[in-house]
Amino acid sequence: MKHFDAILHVKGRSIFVGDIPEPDGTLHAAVFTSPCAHGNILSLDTSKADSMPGVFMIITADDIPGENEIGNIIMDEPLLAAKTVHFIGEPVAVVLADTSSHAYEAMKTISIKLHELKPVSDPREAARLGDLIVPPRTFCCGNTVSALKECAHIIRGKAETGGQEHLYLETQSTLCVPGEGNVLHISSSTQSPSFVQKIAARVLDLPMHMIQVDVPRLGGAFGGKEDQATPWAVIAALGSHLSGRAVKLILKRHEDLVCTGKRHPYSYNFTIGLNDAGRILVWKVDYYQNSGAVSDLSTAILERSLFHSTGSYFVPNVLATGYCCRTNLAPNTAFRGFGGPQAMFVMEAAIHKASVETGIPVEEIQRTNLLQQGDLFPYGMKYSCNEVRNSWDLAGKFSGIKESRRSVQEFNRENRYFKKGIAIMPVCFGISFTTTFLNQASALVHVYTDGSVSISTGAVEMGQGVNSRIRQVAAEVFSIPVERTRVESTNTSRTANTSPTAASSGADMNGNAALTACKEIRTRLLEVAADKLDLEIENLCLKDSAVWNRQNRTELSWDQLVAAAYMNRTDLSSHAHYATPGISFDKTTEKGRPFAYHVAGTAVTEVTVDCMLGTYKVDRVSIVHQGGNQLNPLVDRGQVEGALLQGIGWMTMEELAWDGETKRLLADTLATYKVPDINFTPDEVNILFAEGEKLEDGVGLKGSKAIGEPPFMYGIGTWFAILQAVRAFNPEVSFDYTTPMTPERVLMALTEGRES
Ligand code: LUZ
Ligand code: MOS
Repeated sequence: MKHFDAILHVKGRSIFVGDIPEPDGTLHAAVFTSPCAHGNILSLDTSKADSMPGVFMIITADDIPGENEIGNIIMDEPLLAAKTVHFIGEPVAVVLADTSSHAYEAMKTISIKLHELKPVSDPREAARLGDLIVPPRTFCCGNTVSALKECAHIIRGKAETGGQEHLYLETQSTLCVPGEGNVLHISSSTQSPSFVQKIAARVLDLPMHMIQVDVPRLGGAFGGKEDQATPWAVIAALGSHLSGRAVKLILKRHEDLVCTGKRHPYSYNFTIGLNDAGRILVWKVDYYQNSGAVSDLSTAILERSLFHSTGSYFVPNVLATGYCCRTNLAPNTAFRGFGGPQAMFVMEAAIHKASVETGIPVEEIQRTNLLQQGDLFPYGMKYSCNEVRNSWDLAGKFSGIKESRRSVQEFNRENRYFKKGIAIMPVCFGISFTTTFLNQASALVHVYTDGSVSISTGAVEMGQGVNSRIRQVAAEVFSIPVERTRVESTNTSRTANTSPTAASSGADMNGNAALTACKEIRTRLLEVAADKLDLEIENLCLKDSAVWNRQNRTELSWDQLVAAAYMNRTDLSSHAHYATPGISFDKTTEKGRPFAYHVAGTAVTEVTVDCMLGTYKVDRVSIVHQGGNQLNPLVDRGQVEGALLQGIGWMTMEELAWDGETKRLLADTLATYKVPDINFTPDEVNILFAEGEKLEDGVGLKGSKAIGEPPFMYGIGTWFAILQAVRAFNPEVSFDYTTPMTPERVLMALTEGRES
């Protein structure tokens, strides 16, 4: 089992948007973006740029033939700013020139006059000013008011989680090539080809069938290309439409960092109430989401936070309220976990604080309250299995936690300047788009006359291995070597009305659609075989590239069968649609069954802190991941390891900072935004995949569970392990629950309240 793109990647032969040969006369785009976080546009001067060498055309909002609106959930996002600007990096004008450097040189001569307005970057301030994208939203169950009266311990607090840059290797990229008539072929690095198609049609005032979007593969996405590939793709499409030429737009890294949104920073208030036995009776939480300047996916992300408000725990009385706060930062967006990690962090923070104040060990509070089969989530769905508890118990054994605890204590007794910490992080993550209608996918499968197979689905390959899984599934149905299958680029003319490849559900949904299409063709082929061999169809099957009659191989090979079917005028193509069964949600009552299932697991993290420097090292992470029946163990391992490291990065070193006055992003280069590298990778990552819950047929893909996002949240344990080490050095620390835990913050915590 392998990732079938690996060899192409290693040899540098994989084709990304930037590798597609440019047609003759291709124009290169450079986008002039707002230098100011908030202001009214008084005038825009592009006259100098017009006369610069190589410049073909300059485009502003006035040139848009259709609607200047690229919003998807809420219509509040212009493609090009016309009257006001709301964040630094907001597109205002586009230069098309013969070369990229000519386009950039000209773009730099554009000037804008603004009446500057006061920018806001703090979500609580935005909420005070009443600047919410939608009214606050509340999930509740039980009665928090009366339950609080029964609590032996009531703990209140605040927390903050920072944002996170996606740092996909491939920046936002588009090549748009005009075809016959007004047709446009857009190659885009998007997770959502159909969104790009729909929005380009709206902006250009064209029917959707005039726009074809093709995605070869992405060099990483992590949610950053779910919505935010769209503006750049549509800008290129607009350029092609107006100029009649091919237009290429590939963001430079600095532009990508400045102009595109990130994981949402959140600010929280919480109240947790426990009884004497450490049972959590009450959980009250407010989420102040820093949505950025436009809505983008913020409301859906807040919704996922609300769904994950109790983390991996059962709480009978819950009141969770979320605020989408509009600020003057680049629009924050989807990022692996989609609001789930934020909700889980604050829950863990509250449990930690409760432990400090009550003296009950953290892991005792955690263990006491873990979800059990049949427990009701605040949104009315029942937890269907015992994977959370099972993974917790198994992780304890798997990591040797008793032994680790002893050795951590011993180490901390013996060492004055180095301290170790250990933390357990249980994860429970709901699978399905919370927007129910998005839970659909389709596939188109062709068997060619030589027996080779071509598969198109709505899934976008972004390195996560979705194409490998789909090929395996198809090869299994036909019982042919996987090399005889191929997954085509994702293309809106072959697969229409696709949902984004997101919510960890790309393989589940598109794989099931491909499975259905392949089975349909198999049925037709077996009919042909029965006829040709004069045997009962019920006794026939495909095995080892041949037709088998019960336990016997017949003389009819796969190749011969396909050729015979063609000569017999049998349809060798099939289209199939998949809709995730059994899900629904009522937004008026905020109750329903939004998820097809949950994915659970537990991580045990051990760290060492250098108490003189504030630096730290992750020694070991042991994970029990309940992934169902694994289709491709290597791809799964890659996803868990990658997600873990990305989660650790979010919790530790990845720090976004903005200038206090101008709200300019300070972490706008790879020198100022640090992500975990090979040296920071934990010395040891041990992963045990455990099967657990059996899903119904057609839920998950052939008994496997979604893998993309859930392991991200294992990284949260690192924050709490570091905190424990810090407390071993400085028990007086009154650490506020703020992420990321940078070495600076650690150093300040180590020395807090100490004179020398
Ligand atoms: N995207 C989306 C997502 O549109 N809806 C979701 O529920 C979701 N969840 C995770 C990641 N992306
Ligand atoms: Mo996503 S956060 O695009 O699954």
